[in-house]
Amino acid sequence: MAGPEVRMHNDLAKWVEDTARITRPRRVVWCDGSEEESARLIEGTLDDGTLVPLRQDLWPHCYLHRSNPNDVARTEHLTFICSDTPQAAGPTNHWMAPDEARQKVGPLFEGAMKDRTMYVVPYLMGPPGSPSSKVCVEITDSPYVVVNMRVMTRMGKVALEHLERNGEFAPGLHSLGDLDPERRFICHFPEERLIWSIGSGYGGNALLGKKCFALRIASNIAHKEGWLAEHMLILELEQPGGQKDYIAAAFPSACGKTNLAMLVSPLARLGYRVRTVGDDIAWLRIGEDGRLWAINPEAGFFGVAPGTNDHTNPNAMATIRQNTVFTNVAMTEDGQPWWEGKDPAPPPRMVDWQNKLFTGSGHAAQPNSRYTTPAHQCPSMSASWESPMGVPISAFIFGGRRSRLTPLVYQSYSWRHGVFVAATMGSETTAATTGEVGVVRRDPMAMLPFCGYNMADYWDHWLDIGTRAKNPPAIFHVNWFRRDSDGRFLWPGFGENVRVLLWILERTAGKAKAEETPIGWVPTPNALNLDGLDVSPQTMKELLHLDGEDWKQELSDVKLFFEKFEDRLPEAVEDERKAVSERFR
Ligand code: GTP
Ligand code: SPV
Ligand code: MN
Repeated sequence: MAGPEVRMHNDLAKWVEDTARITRPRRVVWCDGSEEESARLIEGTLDDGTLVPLRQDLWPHCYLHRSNPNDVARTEHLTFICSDTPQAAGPTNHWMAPDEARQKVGPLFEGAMKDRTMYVVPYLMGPPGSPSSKVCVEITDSPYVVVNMRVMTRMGKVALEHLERNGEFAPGLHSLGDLDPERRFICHFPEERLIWSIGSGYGGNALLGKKCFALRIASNIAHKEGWLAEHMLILELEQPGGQKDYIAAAFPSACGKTNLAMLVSPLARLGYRVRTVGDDIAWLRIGEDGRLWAINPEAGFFGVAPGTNDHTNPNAMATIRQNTVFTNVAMTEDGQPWWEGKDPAPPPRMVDWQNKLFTGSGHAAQPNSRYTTPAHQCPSMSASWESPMGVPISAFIFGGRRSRLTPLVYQSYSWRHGVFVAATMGSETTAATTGEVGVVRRDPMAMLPFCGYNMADYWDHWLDIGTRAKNPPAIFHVNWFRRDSDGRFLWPGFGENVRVLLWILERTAGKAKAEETPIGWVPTPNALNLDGLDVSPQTMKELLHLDGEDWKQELSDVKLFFEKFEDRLPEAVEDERKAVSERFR
């Protein structure tokens, strides 16, 4: 296979020139990431209505953006992996031949920036000075994207300094186009580390450092170079006496990563505290000690607004009080942001996310409405969050939304079994992507929409990492979302999830009680620390219960899923499937 054609530093000026010739902007602006530049940009967006000011005395430097109503979430059906062959993209990705992409999507960029400003945004993914960090450049005609990139990445000067040193960057071209979903494409060319995105201004479709680069392109680079690019939060768990351990957790979009990463521990008075390293993406390398070391490549949070409040996530609430862009939330009469679940009762008068008077029916805030906010403002950030070498991971957690089936927590028997558990994860769909909500789908490693190459090869890569790392993390599965027969969540969730984290940490130290079951180690009824928590023994029993018939159904679904991968399916993963099925017989 030909190695990636990595674009070199001295290509940057040429790429910008070529792009301007094709997209024909009114002017070209190079972004330096400075305060003055940010102030100028925001002023421009306030003038043209891209941003609406919120009440500045209560929400200093906070603004609201209302996106086009047809452009409110990632669009997976319009997202393509343009690898040389369809096999390289695999059966879970949409593939487009690179030539076809050039012919079909290329022309949409012709004159696309007419009468607009073209911004050149150099940015760094990863902490400054880290050998794991990567330099990228996004060209965009959306000032909203620039404002967001400034929060989400290390933008401007610091990126150019890194570029000066190692010479390579990953280019990404973005244009709003005409925002017509018929002409919306998000294309990834892994062989060139190139991204083309047109027709959307929203989140993961347009902030190219996030899902497009840090997951889809980076997973390709990681596959070649022997590391992992994952859809994972990273948290620090401190124990009495001060020992700190690090856990990384992969949950699908809108399934609780930000909330877990910022958790406020109800057991803090006993010395158990949680701090944040990252809330969405982790890049992990094998360290000399045989452990996996993780960095958070991002500098901000693009978090789900609905459900966020002073009880569920006080750290997020404190973070977003200043310098925050809100996208598609509602606005109260006095200019404050609002979303479902923010306060017990909605304010008497407000406009919804489409600026219409809210009448009480439907949603005031769009269900995938978000905040973009700087990580350094978050009170729970770990002192190690920008450590250039990252933090050593003791445990991986996988989990999805499952109203039924999966217990609150269980531990896999081995790395190989853990890879099977992660590869077969299922979760109910959410508003983070367009399409129906609440349908169970297989979402391996929470990477279904983000793995930039054949998922079966990705599992093989995971198996390989476990062989090469002498001391890999233990692998767990959680489900905060199991419901009772009346549809209510059985587990209180949020801060109380620390109790599950403690069981996990104790298990990694070879302690904490567990029972051997067909799916893995499940806590015994009294194994979790429920000190001060009002959850009845009966509820705990329901939370930990395994239903053999449901599991047999699940395993037959897994079998069908595996068949998609034909002869690329790693034997070890198939063997694990057979072993679990056997245990249910
Ligand atoms: P992305 O940014 O899309 O990747 O999402 P995420 O995985 O970071 O999810 P996030 O933490 O933003 O949570 C999404 C939704 O799930 C929010 O509405 C939360 O209020 C809700 N949620 C998060 N954690 C819990 C929990 O422990 N229990 C319950 N019941 N809901 C939760
Ligand atoms: C997700 O959908 O997993 C997100 C939001 O984190 S977006 O940036 O839109 O991908
Ligand atoms: Mn995410």
